[in-house]
Amino acid sequence: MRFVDRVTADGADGWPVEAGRYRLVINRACPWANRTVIVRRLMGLDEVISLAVTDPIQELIAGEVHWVFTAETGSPGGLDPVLGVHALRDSYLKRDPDYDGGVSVPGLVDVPSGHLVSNDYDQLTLDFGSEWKRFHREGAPDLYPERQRDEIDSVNEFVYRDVANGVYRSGFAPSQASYDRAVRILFDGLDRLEDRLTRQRYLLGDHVTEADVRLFPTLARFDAVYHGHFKCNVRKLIEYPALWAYARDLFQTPGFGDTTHFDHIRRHYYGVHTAINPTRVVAVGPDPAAWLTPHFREQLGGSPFGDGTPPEPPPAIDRVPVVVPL
Ligand SMILES: N[C@@H](CCC(=O)N[C@@H](CS)C(=O)NCC(=O)O)C(=O)O
Repeated sequence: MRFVDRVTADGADGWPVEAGRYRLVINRACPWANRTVIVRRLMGLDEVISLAVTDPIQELIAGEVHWVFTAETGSPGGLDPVLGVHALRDSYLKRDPDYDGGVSVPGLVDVPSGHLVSNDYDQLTLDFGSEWKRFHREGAPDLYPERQRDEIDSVNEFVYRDVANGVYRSGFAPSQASYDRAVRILFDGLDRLEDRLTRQRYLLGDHVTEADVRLFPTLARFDAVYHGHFKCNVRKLIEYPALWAYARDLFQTPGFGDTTHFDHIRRHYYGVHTAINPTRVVAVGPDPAAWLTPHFREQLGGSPFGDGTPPEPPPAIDRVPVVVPL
């Protein structure tokens, strides 16, 4: 279920923007969570909204798998050092003691009350870009420019339906027919994106927008987990000249590669979906060093942040491991 309260400048839902008040709970493997971390970085909200990272492997609690805090991801003793809870589920239960629905990342939690405020990743990124303006760093880009909103919305709708969600529909297809349908729609979608990105540097033209933030995490996971584990194997990302160069261009842009954690991605997908990978053996490749090779996308013109500037490197506490060749 969705919790859709919004943290806003005017506090209309009862949750006003305030530095240090909210904690963003994520998992590094989850593409929807990755999007919120990218926008938080690009806006310079790292010191304003703190980050809680859950373990790549969920834990069985009361018969369901749950996102939990462990020493490995910065929670000694298994309790998040700020929220004092072991599972994200506890923040849902603080909000609604009778809640018995699903628990998902990302989740924005109000630190003083421990209540979950929102698990609506769609609105969270838009609000980080608009409602939190008072706290934005100097040079923060506008990821959702007024004049491009209709086009961004329509690209996002297509990317979500056919590509970002398409890989899950393929991976968890319960029958041959539903797999065949999902995988065809997915690769038709990738072909459309390849065509669009052959002509322009970013999805909306010359600068990074919300649309790129939403597509990138799916591309970053494509060859590592979707190609094999989810059977999305008509082609690999590296077989699409424009899409692959575009993905590398973004990876090498501050905010994107520095929020991508290949080890968590692989361990989560291969280790958790036991229905499709019963042995839980984690595939090793592909070599992530390829993400650092030149992309030559500057030749198409444009600049990632327009009149803005790139963010500083993440605070030490939020860093992901640097890419190490296989
Ligand atoms: N699909 C959700 C995004 C959140 C989501 O699906 N997150 C996944 C992880 S990638 C999750 O937490 N699933 C629950 C689980 O794995 O227990 C949305 O559209 O808002």
